[in-house]
Amino acid sequence: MVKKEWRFDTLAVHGSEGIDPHTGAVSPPIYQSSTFAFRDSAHGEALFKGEASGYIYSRLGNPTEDCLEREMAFLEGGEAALAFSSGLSAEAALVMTLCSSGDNFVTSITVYGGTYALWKSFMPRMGIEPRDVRATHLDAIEAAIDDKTRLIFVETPANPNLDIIDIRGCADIAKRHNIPLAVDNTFATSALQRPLEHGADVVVHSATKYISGHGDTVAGILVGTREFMDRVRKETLNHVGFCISPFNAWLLLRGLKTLPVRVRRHCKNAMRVAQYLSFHPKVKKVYYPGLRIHPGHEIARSQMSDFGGMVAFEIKGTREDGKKLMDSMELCVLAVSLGDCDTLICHPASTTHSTYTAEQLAEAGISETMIRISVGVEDPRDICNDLGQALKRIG
Ligand code: LCS
Repeated sequence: MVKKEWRFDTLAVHGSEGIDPHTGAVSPPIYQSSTFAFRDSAHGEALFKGEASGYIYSRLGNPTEDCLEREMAFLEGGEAALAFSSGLSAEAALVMTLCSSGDNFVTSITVYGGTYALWKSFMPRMGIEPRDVRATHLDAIEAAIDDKTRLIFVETPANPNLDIIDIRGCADIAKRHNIPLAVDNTFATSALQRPLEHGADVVVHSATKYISGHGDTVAGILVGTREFMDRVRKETLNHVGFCISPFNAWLLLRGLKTLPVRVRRHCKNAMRVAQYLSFHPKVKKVYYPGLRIHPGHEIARSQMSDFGGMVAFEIKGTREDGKKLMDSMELCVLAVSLGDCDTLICHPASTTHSTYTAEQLAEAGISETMIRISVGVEDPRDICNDLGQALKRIG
């Protein structure tokens, strides 16, 4: 039983079901079953009518998934959560629940490239209009709202340029217009930032990243009020079948136990890498909200307890030099995704954000020569040495 006074690190370890009452198993069991037996036909009918509670079929709910959802709700300080097959399916379900054909939603233009493609390529086919604005400017958000606006969506810190969006400022706008605010908390995780405490209504995660933590799962999470989570489940998730598998839910439960410990190390290492790059003569610019020169530093300090594991930078030189740098890495792995134990490095403009045109990249504040590092949990000296030896080979 979870105790009210437990702190975040304790909740991360013990917030899920705990000891299995049937077997004493300390690690939660994986209910790898697609269907669940009814006691009799009246029970089956009552379950389908919503007059009895229990499991029917794993697309509609599964005990391992429930366990993950309860744990995520605790960690984000929300009433309820929903788990999905991916971060993108969580985002799609969010918008598809709130918007119908003819509606619009306001989104930050600086988001993960796959999210941007979902907004700009897919949603208009459903008759839903994404209005993308640079959400670092709160006025731009407010100016884009009209009586058909059903949601404000921001990502902070933003992928890939670490823009920091003022959650409280966005929440004030959302409340004034009676529109829900959703915050993608993938980069920070609930270990560093709990958007509901700053006035957001929904938290979104690509759980593929820090929550899994080991690069072995693709999954998504929404957290919010029980009423809204029930609505997303009934109106969208159950119909479109964006459900998570029991095994993937279990992998995330395992990841959550070490989330605070891993994230502390990611933050410490990222600060070391950001400082190392800042003083390197071949580096033109470093993007890390923990650096005082970062334009979002003060807002980050006010809404995050540390600055996260993601760093971006630009070198002095051409795009070819950038490619050479990445091809020279010996420890840092040349790959997309983030939040893994391994340090991952990529060139957003040609990979994760290749869904943006050159104009959209410029508008989103994503430089074409930007390199992004998901700083892992290795010894930071080895990560910096690897960057150093690669930087030596260019220019
Ligand atoms: N939100 C953020 C902030 C993300 O970084 C990603 C994926 C998603 C949502 C989508 O989640 P998924 O469906 O992949 O679980 N970001 C990726 C990235 O930067 N590289 O590869 C995937």
